[in-house]
Amino acid sequence: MAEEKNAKKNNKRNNKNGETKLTRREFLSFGGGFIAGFAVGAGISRLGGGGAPAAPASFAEIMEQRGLTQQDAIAALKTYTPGGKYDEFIMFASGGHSGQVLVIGVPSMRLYKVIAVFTPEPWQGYGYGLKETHEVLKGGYNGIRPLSWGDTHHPEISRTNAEFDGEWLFINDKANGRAAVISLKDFETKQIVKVPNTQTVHGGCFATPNTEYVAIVSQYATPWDPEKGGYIPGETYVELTEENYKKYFRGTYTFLAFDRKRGRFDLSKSFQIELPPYTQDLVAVGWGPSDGLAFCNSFNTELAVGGVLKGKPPLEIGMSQNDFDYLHVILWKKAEQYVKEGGGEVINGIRVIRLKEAVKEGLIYFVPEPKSPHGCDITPNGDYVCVSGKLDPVVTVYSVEKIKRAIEEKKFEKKDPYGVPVLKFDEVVEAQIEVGLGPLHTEFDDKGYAYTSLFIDNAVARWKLGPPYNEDGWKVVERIPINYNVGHLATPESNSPTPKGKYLVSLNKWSIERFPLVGPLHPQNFQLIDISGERMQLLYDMPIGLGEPHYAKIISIEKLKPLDVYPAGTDPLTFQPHPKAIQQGQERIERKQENGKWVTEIYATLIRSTITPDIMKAKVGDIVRIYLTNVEYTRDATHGFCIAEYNINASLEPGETGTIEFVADKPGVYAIYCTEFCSPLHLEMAGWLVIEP
Ligand code: CUK
Ligand code: CUA
Repeated sequence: MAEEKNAKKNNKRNNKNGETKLTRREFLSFGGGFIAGFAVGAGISRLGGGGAPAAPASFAEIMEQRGLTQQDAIAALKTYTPGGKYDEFIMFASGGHSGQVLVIGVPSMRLYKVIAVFTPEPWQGYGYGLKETHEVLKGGYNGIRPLSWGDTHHPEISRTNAEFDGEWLFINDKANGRAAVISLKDFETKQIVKVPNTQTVHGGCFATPNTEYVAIVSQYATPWDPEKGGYIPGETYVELTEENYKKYFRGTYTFLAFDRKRGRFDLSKSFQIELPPYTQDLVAVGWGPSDGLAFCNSFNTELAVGGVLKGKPPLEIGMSQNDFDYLHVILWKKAEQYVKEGGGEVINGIRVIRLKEAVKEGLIYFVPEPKSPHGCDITPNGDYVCVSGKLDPVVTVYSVEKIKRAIEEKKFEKKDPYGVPVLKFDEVVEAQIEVGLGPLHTEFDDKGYAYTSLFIDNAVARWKLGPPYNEDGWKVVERIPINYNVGHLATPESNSPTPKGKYLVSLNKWSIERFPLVGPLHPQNFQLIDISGERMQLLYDMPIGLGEPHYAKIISIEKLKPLDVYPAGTDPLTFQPHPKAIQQGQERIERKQENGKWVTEIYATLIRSTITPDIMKAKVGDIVRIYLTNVEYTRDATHGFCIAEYNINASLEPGETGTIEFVADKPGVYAIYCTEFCSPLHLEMAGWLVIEP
């Protein structure tokens, strides 16, 4: 509100320019915007008066001139969102192997932000300057080497009573077996943890109904120590043979305890269940009737390890022999209770329930699922789990009530080679819907429809859920073609009790001819589809030019309550006052000894258009710590801070305090400047780092 008032005041000033005198500070703060606006306005009026052909006046004329159909025009009207008007929904999409998260508006499909998570990002100074961000990145190192990228797959929003509450965001890094916590107060990453005893993670993140835990499963099995169990990166070695794979390789189903107050995962309260080395895949954690249950689909119950040079079938074939793989059912609340009573053992920093124990305690069951399945999605009431066939044109719908009953009544068809009871398929299946070729993932709307992506058919199937959603359900009602090779779908607040419907985003792997050629590496294609009416309508193609997004979660915009500026002197990692924050006038340089080493500490402020102090002196060999406080309180008044030739760039948002720390290993005089064009005298927002020999 204060901001708006300010803006209005400024406009008034600008309108009366000439009569109103601006102070120097006001001129520097606001004059730049005014001058830029004036120049643009002048440019436009010159063009208009230059005798160019008159602009088309009506919709019809514009459509004709641009070659648009009526459907195109309707699509444009449904998505166009003028500046100052906000989207109805915000989509958090994984950035795939960029290691980041994308923040996109729906229905405008405008990209608002790339949240730096597993990969350093210079604009945000993430991993390029602020010590605090280096600490976050380091948190997820595996003990062997620094990791500077991730493969993000499944974003998840924190939940209250299973509904998305818009406070925290979680995402996994498949390649390095990690999970990250992002605050939706400032859209910044707060923590990265390596999941113990696990090399790669795929399914999850998926929060329990009140975000007590975030569930995550391994993908490719990890070699476990034959004696002690568990896995230490760079240490555990098991010779790769078929026999050893079966005996010593393991999957994990991990429940990372989330401390909501601190906004951090707490490994000391987390637990993990040892799994057979089937390739676990997608995760879902239930609510309502499925509260207390967690699921994941799997493939490679064949236990293939490859070995084409020795005449073995390639993995792709070796992993696709069986008619059935196993949907895993984990009784997580029972497991939590077991752990609280002292069950399990601590292996490499996390409490692990060994597989034999889990079987004995009745914490794990398998359900047959046809043909190398993919996807694992829970219907809005929490009553069914939908798994797709991948090599089978059907979605299999399991009834949670039936699963619970079959477990109670011990309706097992057999045990798997590890002793896990396998429930009878016919006892737990509710329906099988033939949706088309290559079904992968299913999302839901508010009208009792489900939507399944069809990778091979290049389509999305809309089908009716059965009772209690619809009397005449379990059948496909419509299909819409997509372009091309769809993986996940996302509808607003799907995989929660109250999906919002209206839109569906198809996250396509290929775009082929949909966009101009930009070289052989094509953008991915997010397609926005209107699902509010009787017929689905394609509205918009959005190119994604960094990595391959897998999944996205979409949330109503009013559920998000982000900060516009930090309170003065905030450390964003904790949202508490930064111990080294200062106010204007308190800038200083101190040089002292610490454990026999010379340390130069510089307390500095940033404000349009001054870095104070502007000469920062240290001696070669010093540890230099620069405590930077952005003393602005104006929305959007971010300052950058880079040091030439030192590979340092930070970003200080209004109110933020952060630390830059480095060893002054080379003498010299290095330019310092602000990297954000923040005012007319932004170029003057500079200084020197002097490292005396
Ligand atoms: S997976 Cu990529 S299309 Cu990682 Cu969720 Cu299915
Ligand atoms: Cu501050 Cu440019």
